Amino acid sequence: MFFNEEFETLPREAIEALQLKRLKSMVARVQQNVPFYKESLAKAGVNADSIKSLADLARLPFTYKQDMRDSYPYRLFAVPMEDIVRIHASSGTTGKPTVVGYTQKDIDTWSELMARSFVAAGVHKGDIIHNSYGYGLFTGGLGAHYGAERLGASVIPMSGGNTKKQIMIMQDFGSTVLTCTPSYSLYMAEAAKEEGIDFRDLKLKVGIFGAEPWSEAMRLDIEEKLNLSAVDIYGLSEIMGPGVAIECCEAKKGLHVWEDHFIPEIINPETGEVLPEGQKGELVITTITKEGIPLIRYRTRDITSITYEPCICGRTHARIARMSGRSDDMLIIRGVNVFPSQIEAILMGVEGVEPHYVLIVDRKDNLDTLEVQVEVGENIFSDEIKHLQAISTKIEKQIKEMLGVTCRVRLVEPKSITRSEGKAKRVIDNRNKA
Ligand code: DLL
Repeated sequence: MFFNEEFETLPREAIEALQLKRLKSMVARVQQNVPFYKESLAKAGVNADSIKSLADLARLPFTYKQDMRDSYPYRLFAVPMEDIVRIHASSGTTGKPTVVGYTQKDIDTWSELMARSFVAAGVHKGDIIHNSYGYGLFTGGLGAHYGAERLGASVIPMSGGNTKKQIMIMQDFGSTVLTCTPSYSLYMAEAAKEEGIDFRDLKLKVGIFGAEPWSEAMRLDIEEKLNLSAVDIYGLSEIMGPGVAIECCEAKKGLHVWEDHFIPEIINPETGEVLPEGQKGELVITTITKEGIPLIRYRTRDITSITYEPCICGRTHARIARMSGRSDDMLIIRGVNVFPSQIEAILMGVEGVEPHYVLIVDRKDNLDTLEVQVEVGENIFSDEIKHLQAISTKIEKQIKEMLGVTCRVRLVEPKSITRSEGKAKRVIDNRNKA
């Protein structure tokens, strides 16, 4: 099933021809309308006419999050303010947020790409979509909302929070699709259990989860606890919001990037060199149809790989692998590079351990320390100390063997780790605190 079969199944040559045409026209537009790009393109010695093939993309300069911060709030916009109909912003953990503006056409495109994403995930017009992504400056809520309406499904604009009520609505309104962060879905499962509600009695069949990294093991856990098919959705506000890429329900093997609107590249984050198909590196995205704030070679900092192999679903758009983390999330513990997702994968393989954890990094006597706090089930927690110790030692050993880093594992009481209604905070790094 497709939402826009013609574009979702374009032959590769047609995708590439369209990309080249759209790339040239976008570069011409920003060169004309955005002083930042006028300058950076001139510095790189490229203009719209000198782009002869897609290979020339590699000659274009990168755009960094810092460039967006420096242009706060509107200086990267490529159209006059009167053409902007919506503004979103991503919550920076430090400093000012990153601001993005959409024209009506941008909103239309986003709605279509979200509608395509819903259909790819196995959602139909007749579905009732329970949307628990936050509504507001965050793109999750409104992005999914407009896509659901575009598809013609019924959308329940829940936003995050008030978890008990969420469950009541899901039950009473017969929600068939759930959209929220993977961590919030687990929180919901837990809250439902407390209320004596079994997800098997609900009508949910598909969950569309993203906005934060999660592992394959967590997918299985969510599918089991919520009794639905869990699909990974990717996006970022700088590029659009949710719906830049999504897994298809047929294969669930990589996320299709909507290549008629975005050109993805994988680069070596240190050298900036473009990496061949299949190699892991940083995802870089060029928007080729956006009007409000087009971006050339935006450095997402997200780590993945790309494949152009045909997919069983019939979509011809390239697929990126599940994100293994962000290059700026990577922890360096005594010189060893560790992604939180790698630790998650190990934890999820241990029986009795719950999918709620936090990594605490500190520095003692000039040495980095890592403490992994993870919840265990009630029955295990009330078990003998000896048994608990055996589990933590086992996890410490596995982390040491698989990741080469020494850590201390602390098994904590059920429900003692803060639950999130949006993006989960998995790492507390105290090293840079004075
Ligand atoms: O999180 C947009 C979104 C909303 C995506 C709802 C999916 C669902 P930002 O707040 O700008 O936008 O954060 C973007 O979140 O660069 C990734 O690091 C991370 N991220 C988003 N989706 C995934 C995913 C939204 N499926 C940042 N897996 C991105 C891993 C993800 N990380």
